[in-house]
Amino acid sequence: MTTDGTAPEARESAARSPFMLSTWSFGERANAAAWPALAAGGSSMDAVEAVSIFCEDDPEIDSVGYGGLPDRDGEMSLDGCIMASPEQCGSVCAIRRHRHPVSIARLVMQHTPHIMLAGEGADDFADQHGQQVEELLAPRAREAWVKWKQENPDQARGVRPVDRDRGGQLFASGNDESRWKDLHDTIGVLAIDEQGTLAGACSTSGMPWKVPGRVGDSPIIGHGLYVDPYGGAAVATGTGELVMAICGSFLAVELMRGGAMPRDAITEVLDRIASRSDLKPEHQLAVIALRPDGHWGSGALRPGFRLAASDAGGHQLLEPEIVRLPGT
Ligand code: SD4
Repeated sequence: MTTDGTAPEARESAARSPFMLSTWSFGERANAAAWPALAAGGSSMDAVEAVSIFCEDDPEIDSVGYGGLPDRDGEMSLDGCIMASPEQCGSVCAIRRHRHPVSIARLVMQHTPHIMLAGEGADDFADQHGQQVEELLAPRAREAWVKWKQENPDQARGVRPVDRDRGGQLFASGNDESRWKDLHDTIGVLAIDEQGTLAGACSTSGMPWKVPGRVGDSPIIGHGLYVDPYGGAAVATGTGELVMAICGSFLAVELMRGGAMPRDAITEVLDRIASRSDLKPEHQLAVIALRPDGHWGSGALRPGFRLAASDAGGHQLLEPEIVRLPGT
């Protein structure tokens, strides 16, 4: 496999476990941090949590955990979930005091009869389970918010909807992943361990400058992430509203459960989104998927998405197999 994505046939072949797949280029260093434990026989659940924690702690990643960009009012809120099966999943959204939504989601899964906790209740639950209260707004993220507010006073006051189109400037850089910086950076990770057990996790600070209270696809089971031990696992990143409208990750897994290869399942998800009548130039979306037999695939609506794949041979940064709207 190469970084220019010229070996799709290699991606059609089944990966040997253990194996790990993460969204965006920062997924490569996160995978590298989590890999030794997975390679030594650790569980896929531990691996996907470790990848998420790595990204949540990194102030350079501006849409996950500490360092993420805040909402319209300059407040941070984080979302995340973790899943191994319909019986084993947990989720939190709109947490404001803790840095590790995926870890809290795992605690929800382990210690409650529920799947999802939101807002203040989720933060209180995290306190009760020993999660540390931490600052979420990094100085650089605050500076970016102040600048945005000065440049967009009507949007900052809420009298105009947040406008995500940066006048075409942002979209002029072709394949470069940095064109999506400030827009989409959610970490989504899928892993299969030595035992053949699948797991996935997803963590985000959501859309920058979002209307306070907005929650996207990432923490919602079946939207940002879905894992079915018999069907496979899929995780989405990008404009959450597009994914939520079609239960994107559930759709991909359900198609794989019916026998589809990951690339065909992802193509169907992307086709449904590409056919929307209200698609905007700033809309981006990417999906990675992994079947229990090790077949995996990746696709994005537009150029600029990258993913990281890790196996016993090392960690590789790849272009997606499918770009549904090339040249946009
Ligand atoms: C969301 N999919 O909240 C996530 C994060 C993201 O642009 O990529 N935002 O919609």
